Amino acid sequence: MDIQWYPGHMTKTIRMMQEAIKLVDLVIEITDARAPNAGRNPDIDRLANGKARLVVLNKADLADPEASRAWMQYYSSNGLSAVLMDARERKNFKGLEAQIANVCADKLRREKEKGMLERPVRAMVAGIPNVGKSTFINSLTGRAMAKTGNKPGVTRGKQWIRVGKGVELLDTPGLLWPKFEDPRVGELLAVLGTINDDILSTGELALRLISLVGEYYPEAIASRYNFEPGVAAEPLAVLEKIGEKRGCLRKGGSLDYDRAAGILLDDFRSGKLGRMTLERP
Ligand SMILES: Nc1nc2c(ncn2[C@@H]2O[C@H](COP(=O)(O)OP(=O)(O)OP(=O)(O)O)[C@@H](O)[C@H]2O)c(=O)[nH]1
Ligand SMILES: [Mg+2]
Repeated sequence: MDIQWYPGHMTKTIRMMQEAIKLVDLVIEITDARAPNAGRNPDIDRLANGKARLVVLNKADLADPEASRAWMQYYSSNGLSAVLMDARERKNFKGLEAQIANVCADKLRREKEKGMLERPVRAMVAGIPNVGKSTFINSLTGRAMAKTGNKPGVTRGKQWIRVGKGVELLDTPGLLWPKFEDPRVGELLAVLGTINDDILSTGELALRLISLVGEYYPEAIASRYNFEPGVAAEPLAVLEKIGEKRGCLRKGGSLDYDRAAGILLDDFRSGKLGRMTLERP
């Protein structure tokens, strides 16, 4: 399954971000803890080159805690500041303002030494669509300042938001990149709900999800839908089993593959299949 999707408004977004990057001290790069590597946009990585950086592995509540530990270790051994996050919970933001200041402490110290006035830290919040950028900003500020929604493309245009006295945040629209060199990256982003579902075939996507889940959690699907692991080996047979178990039938009694696929995708995205990470460092 070869997914290539780059809506026109994203070209405008990257231009806006190229301008705005000049004004910020650091980039808070939000990725998805269920696929932290696929969730990092190489264009944002290039854009943030030379800026202080904080990587947020968001939706950690849906990710496999053991895999999350491995990712945190990986980032730390690569000298990259990273935090695990469930951005919906304000209590998780205790200490984050200090961490933000810490990431760009060098720059602030240099300014102070030059006698420049103290000023708020300015951060750009950037990442792929639907990863929780606006939710992150709302929780950090404690106010619903940025519009959120469970589909990609909710934020359009930029918005500066002030957090207390110390920090100013720039919310940005979700950004993909024009070509996924590795088709697996496109598949991971699609199953996470980063890419508009309207352009994808639900059935095909569910088959890819079955393979991806099977690599790391070989018994999870059988156990969720109550069949013996091993009775269905091929992804198509697994999808049929899910449809059978959930009574997904069309008029006339044939199996409704799209409905079965929709159930599986929803269960994965909402965590009902279990906490899962589909990528390891
Ligand atoms: N389970 C879980 N859901 C989250 C988390 N953070 C955000 N969400 C949900 O993810 C969806 C997308 O959140 P947004 O904040 O709108 O995402 P965004 O990155 O601003 O999206 P765009 O503006 O469309 O690029 C919403 O339904 C949020 O409630 C999290 O840490 N855990
Ligand atoms: Mg948004």
